[in-house]
Amino acid sequence: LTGALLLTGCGSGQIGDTGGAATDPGNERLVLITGMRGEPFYVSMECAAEAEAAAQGYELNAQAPERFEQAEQSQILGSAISTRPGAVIIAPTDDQALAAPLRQAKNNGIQVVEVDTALADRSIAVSSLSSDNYAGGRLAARTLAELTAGRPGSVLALNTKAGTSTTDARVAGFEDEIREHHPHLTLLPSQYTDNEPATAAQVVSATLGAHPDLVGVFGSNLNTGEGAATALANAGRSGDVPLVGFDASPKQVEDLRNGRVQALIAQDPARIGREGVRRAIAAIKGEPVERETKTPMIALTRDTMDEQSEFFYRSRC
Ligand code: T6T
Repeated sequence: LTGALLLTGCGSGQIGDTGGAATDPGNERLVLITGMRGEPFYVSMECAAEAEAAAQGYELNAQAPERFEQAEQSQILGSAISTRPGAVIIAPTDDQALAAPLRQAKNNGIQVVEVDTALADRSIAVSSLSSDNYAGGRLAARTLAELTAGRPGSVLALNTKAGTSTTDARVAGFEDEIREHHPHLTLLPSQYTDNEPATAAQVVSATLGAHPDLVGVFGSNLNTGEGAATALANAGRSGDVPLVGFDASPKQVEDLRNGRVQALIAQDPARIGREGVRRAIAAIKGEPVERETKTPMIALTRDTMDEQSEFFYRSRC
């Protein structure tokens, strides 16, 4: 695949002021709140964040909701704020609902750093680190178009939950790229899956039945991709209907190797976690930090995957 290019991260932004009330520069406690417990993207982020915090002599308290769900995440955030850490490093599971408690944190002098997902309100966090998710969606579309080898038909994008900044941007990028550059492909309306693999599998099974001209599927994150791979395998259509996933969990990597998935857009969660801690510490010290940073992404295929194994995610530290 010639579409398998590396999108490298480059900062795109001004240097932010570390706003809000002053943080006590001696406050060496950080809280990391990811989107979901035990999920390899977040595990990889957390392991790197813990190592970086330890290397810098900071305490890092890592927490996450059981499910990718804003109500439970808000509760965790509320308790974390009451312990008055120097910074909260967070992957908000909703781009609106987490704004009020994070604004409160900022007003209490706690530095807020966004990792991966982000709030729609850009005035709260001092710094945000993520893949360029819109570009990642475009890369997924180019990769899928190439896998269809000119065969005309429908393509389906699976989203997670409305209000998830990352997957919303990926699906938007995917759709724009197909519409603008791949006229042999027809976009079916994208579908939400509640970030549940079983729901993603059901949607793909139903779509195979309703649209016999289906020639490709894009799973915009780990859970949607894992669910889609299961549905295609159960229908005996692996490879015949190419699947491009996002992320590189151990299961996704295995599915790429055994032909249940044809390409994966892998992110660099470890770098996001490590840099998130660095930004938080710099902000606590009152040093300038870059407001927006994009981290690397790469399209993995079976032929090239082992040359890029540093992009594989881990399920434990
Ligand atoms: O794709 C990642 C992350 O980037 C996204 O924001 C939510 O889903 C994942 O954690 C994978 O499950």
